[in-house]
Amino acid sequence: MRLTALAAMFALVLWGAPALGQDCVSPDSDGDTVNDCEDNCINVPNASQDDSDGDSCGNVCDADFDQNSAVAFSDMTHFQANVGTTNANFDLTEPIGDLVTMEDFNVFQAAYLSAPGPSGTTTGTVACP
Ligand SMILES: [Ca+2]
Ligand SMILES: [Ca+2]
Ligand SMILES: [Ca+2]
Ligand SMILES: [Ca+2]
Repeated sequence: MRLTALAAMFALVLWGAPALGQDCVSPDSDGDTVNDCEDNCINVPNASQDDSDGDSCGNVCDADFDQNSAVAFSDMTHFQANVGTTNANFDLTEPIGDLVTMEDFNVFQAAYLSAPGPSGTTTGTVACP
């Protein structure tokens, strides 16, 4: 009995957690050719993986501009101030870095009152929820 538990624990240590740098083999839920475990927007196709504010949430699923893990009224204020600019932080549609337009507002509106992400990667400076 005790040996079995020990063996199970050993197996968990060996195979339980994927090693860092190992090839990512999880599915590609949004079909953007980036597998979920490396995709910074798991549910939104974003082949570029652009993440302007470096928080590990890709732009296309990151309308949380004040980094409080919620897309709320304060983010709306930031967004409105940047419509018509080329501030990449507020560009929510690919290609990232062109004008912030109504197209981006539509993405913002769809994300309003939700959390940013989800992201499959935590390589950014701040973890995306
Ligand atoms: Ca993907
Ligand atoms: Ca994606
Ligand atoms: Ca981001
Ligand atoms: Ca926010």
